[in-house]
Amino acid sequence: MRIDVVTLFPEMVGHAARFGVTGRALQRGLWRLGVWNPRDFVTDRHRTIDDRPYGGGPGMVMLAEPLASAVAAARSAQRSEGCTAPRTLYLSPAGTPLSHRRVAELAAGGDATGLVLLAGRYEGIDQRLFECCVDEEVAIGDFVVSGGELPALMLIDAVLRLRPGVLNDAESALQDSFVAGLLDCPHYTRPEEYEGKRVPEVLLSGHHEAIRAWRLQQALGRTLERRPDLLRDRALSKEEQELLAAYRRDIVRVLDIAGG
Ligand code: 9D3
Repeated sequence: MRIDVVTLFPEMVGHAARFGVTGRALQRGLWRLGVWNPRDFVTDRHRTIDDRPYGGGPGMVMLAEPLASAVAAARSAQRSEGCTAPRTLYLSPAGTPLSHRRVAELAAGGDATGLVLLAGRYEGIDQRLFECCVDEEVAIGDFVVSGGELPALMLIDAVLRLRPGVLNDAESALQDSFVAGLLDCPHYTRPEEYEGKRVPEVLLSGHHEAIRAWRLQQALGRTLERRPDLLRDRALSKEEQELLAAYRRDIVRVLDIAGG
């Protein structure tokens, strides 16, 4: 996979991508990163990249021409490496929020898969760029950040984690839990007692079946409490229904005791 990012802060993207899972994958040659600064595509003395919006109002708008040139250069670099029809995604607060499903779609495909990510700054980009240069507008959530670079890095990280060979076996196994549509269960490590709080007995029991059931029950209970929307989208097996029912009975008991 090859990913190219068009950004006014290429060092920010290049530097961050070299850490952790994405950095290790880069070293192993599992993906290639290109960064393109639209400022390198302007010729005027002041290297102007933005201007005031027509119609007035606060903030600045990124000029169409340098962005279009940078996107074209990125796409041509992708094609010269054999990437066919690379998709261009514009990271924007007005985009469709990213989901696991969409990330998985973007991660699908062979080694020739190419993505061009356009990270905006200021109020956004000239609307006329959309027809020529943007296939899709993507947001990362219902909150505002100051530019598209961090969202682009999040997208890159999420996509690469689903590419073959990027995660090791243990990491891949752990990942299955979110793919299965539930929140993770709580985790504990040494010591057995910390600040007067003990590790749940079942985890010390060595009883693998009981541990599996407890973890599944905790995942179900947490998902019900924190993200009931995820449970509505997911069919529960007979075992899962029983574990969740027992979890709810336990909660009611705890509340009864607390309430006297
Ligand atoms: C007052 C209008 N603002 C839109 C909510 C202007 C504006 C704020 C922040 C325009 C662009 C930005 C920069 N944000 C991104 O580039 C961005 C983003 C985000 O802010 N939230 C969620 N996902 C994304 S993806 C790119």
